[in-house]
Amino acid sequence: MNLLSIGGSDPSSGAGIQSDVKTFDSLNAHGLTVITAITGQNTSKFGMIQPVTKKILKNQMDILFEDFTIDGIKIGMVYNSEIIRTVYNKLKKQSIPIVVDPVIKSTTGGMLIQKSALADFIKYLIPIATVITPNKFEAEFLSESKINSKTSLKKIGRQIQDMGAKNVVITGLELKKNIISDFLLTESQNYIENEKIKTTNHGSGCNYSASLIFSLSQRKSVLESAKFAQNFTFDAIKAARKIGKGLDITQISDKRIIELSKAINKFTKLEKAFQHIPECQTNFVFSKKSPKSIKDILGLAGRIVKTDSTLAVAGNLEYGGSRHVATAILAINKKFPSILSAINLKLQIETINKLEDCEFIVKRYDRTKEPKSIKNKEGSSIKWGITHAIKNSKKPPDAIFHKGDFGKEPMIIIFGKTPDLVIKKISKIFS
Ligand code: PXL
Repeated sequence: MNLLSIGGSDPSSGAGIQSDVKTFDSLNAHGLTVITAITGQNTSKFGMIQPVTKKILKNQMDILFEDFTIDGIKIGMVYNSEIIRTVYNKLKKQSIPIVVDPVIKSTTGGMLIQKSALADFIKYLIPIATVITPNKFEAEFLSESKINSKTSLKKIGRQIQDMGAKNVVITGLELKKNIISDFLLTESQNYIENEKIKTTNHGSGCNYSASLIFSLSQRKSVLESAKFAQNFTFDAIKAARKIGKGLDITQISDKRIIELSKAINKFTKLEKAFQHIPECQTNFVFSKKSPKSIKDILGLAGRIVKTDSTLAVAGNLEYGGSRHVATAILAINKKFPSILSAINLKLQIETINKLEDCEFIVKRYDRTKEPKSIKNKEGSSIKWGITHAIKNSKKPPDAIFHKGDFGKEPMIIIFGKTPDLVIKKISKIFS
């Protein structure tokens, strides 16, 4: 996936296009950039702004669009009318998702848009937004009114939607004590909530809009994407670090999410993967060390699913997102703590043959032998089966399968220390 960030350069790499490239990269998307202005700033002070000329702005866009398929665009800092109009002229005919982040002021106080450009910003850029992402201050600035109640919030949300943005999300509201709410206005309204982290930081706004365009470009709904972006930003704020002498800079934190996303992406691109998806679809998980419950195990809250002829990833990665494959990890990890990742595939004879050819360690269990007491208990079959299959194992198995039972689909689970090592095993099986 190729995502384009159009915005300003922040030499502290806390915000702006540098931050967006980090976000895109962490999500395994390729980040393209069009620089609209160079800023001089650090974590405590804002220096100069030098907007680029129309000529080089246009050239950056033309040359990228000539070469790359672009799946989504985020527009951040656009300093003056000339920049706004040039960007608009290039994007007006595009039909890909566009997130407009109406950045007005940096956390350290620098104005990121000229006052005289505001009218053109509203006229040209807001109407091309799939989603516009003002924080409270920016929403107040655009609407020239104050958010001091839920009624005024809704009114301002609608006012911004009436400027032409398809969807509006007003971020970072404190409507309840210790809770941060994002107010999302689509055809309907939603409040998306998270616990408040009490720090001021540099970068969270950019993390939000960049992760939002990633999720939208994956064809997730606006609501699902807004939830994903909120979680992504929450993690980045939680991991924020003091790097300079001033504000903390947000950090893209959970390497497990990054690793598993990359592996899922690789899996969906494997030529033969489609043939190996079972009726109940596929999940791919990655556990924290020594998991105590499925809440310690990262997995898809949806599944890897078959569409017409390709695979699609439905749902976001979440701790506790998988039940079945995560339960298998819990059971195997008790005996073999190094095993932290797994994926379930359709059981096929060729798969077992291939596993044996590759000299993988394969174990099995027989669901028809499962005691009634366990069969009747929802979710306990896998735990029983895996524990049973590895009872006499000295070494961690690479795969465990069962041939099904009445009304139960046969299944094989491939295990490994990391998602990448699971992918390596799968690549051998599929070869
Ligand atoms: O976070 C908004 C933002 C966007 N783009 C640039 C910035 C900032 C905030 O400082 O400097 C270039």
